[in-house]
Amino acid sequence: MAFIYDEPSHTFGEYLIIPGYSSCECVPSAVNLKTSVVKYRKGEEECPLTMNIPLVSAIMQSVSNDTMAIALAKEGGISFIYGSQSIESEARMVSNVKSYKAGFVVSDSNIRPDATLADILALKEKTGHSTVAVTEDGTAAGKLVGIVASRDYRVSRMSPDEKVSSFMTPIDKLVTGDENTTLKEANDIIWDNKLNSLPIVDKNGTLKYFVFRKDYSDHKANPLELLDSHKRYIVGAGINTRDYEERVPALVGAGADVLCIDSSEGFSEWQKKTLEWVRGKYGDSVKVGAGNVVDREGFLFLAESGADFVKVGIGGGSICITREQKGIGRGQATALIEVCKARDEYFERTGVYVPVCSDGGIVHDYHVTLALAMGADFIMLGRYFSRFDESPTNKLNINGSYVKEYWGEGSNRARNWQRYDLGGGAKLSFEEGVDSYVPYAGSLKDNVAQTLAKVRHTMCNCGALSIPELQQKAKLTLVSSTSIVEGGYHDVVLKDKGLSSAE
Ligand code: RVP
Repeated sequence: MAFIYDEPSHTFGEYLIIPGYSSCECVPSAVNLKTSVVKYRKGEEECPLTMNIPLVSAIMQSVSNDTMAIALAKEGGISFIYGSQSIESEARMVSNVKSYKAGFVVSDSNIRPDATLADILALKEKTGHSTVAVTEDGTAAGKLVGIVASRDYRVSRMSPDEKVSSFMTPIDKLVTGDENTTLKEANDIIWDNKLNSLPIVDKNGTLKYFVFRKDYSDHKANPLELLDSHKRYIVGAGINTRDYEERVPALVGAGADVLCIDSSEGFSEWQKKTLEWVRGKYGDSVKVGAGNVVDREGFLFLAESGADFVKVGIGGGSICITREQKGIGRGQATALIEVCKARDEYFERTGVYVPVCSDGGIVHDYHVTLALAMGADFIMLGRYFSRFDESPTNKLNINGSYVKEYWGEGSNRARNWQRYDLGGGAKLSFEEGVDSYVPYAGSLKDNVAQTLAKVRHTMCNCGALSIPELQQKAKLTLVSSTSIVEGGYHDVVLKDKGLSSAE
């Protein structure tokens, strides 16, 4: 007869946090959300990869591309670029993130010196930008010969046929930066010389980027941005247990900082083999997470197989129908609590701390706080990020409301058979995910700020200024279904619904 657990498994919505004592120092602005991403000997060494916020975006076609990765790294988290695409295209996305230089902009308004004032005005109309690079061939990568800004011409006094070369500020009168100029240095030059923009040119005089005065404040607005030692954004990437011998070297070559085996069920020999291969080829220099598991045995198996972090969750994703299709899974809260206990037990025994990622099922912002309190080091979200401008999918207007598309990796649309493969043929036998719409929610920056403000406030209610402190101090309680009803508004009539809905 099967082993039957004594207790039912629960999910986040069935728990609440009991506030603890908070001192006057416990204010949201003092909360530090820094968290570890990969394993390390806690107490003896620094974690080699940390994040400034505990959020990562899901390894999904409809969530994590290069645009999402840049936006999330700016806020301090990591995107895992989806692996259900060709190796070349995944590696290209990784390298796009790594080559993105915050504050350094490739010029989109370029013109040749023999063009006219009329051409400048037409270009300004088209791009909306008033600074135009004058290059020999009129491209963004040509030899820089001058710049035209609004102050260089007066439309009312000049002929539209006047040549750019006659009114541009020529290169010998321009202040420029070289390729080694850092953003800070560029901004100092801008301030010292009262410039609006600084062209960055290489040793041959070829235009590389502009740094604009106005972008400096943007950059300063991202105090938590996550950068590597070369000041490039940190990015993750998904891999599978099939083509890792080709995919991993391509992603590592493109500069991926951390990998994650993307599988709906990770307690398998396939994952062990993949981890062993990575360790055999790269030692500990390549960081790779594994999963997903939902119990102690699954965690210990992956930790002992060499995983840098372990991802928890089966069937709790918003687009996931694995539980209905195959009957496997576990309430996310129960799964997470058991795995985090196993993580602590493993740490006690070995001195190695293996971070745990709670993957899927976040519906309300407070679920993030609950997951952290239950022991998660960071949280992976799909639906949440899919709603933002930066997700790769279409924004549509359906019946007057804006929505974005969001589909599961196990849906026929994604056809990510490797994620669900148990050694069978290279095809999806049946769907484990759906294709859906989610309400459009605006920019990542605004939404993440709002979510984390709530997390910080709740942490203060628990008297905690850091994630480890929250895990130590938080008290959680299961709630009855009646008290869940009590938690929303009740026994009142909402003004915008009118009295007719009172009956
Ligand atoms: P959610 O944030 O609730 O939308 O869940 C996202 C998670 O759901 C992913 O990180 C992944 O683990 C899981 N997923 C992705 N595709 C599917 C599916 O098609 N069943 N499930």
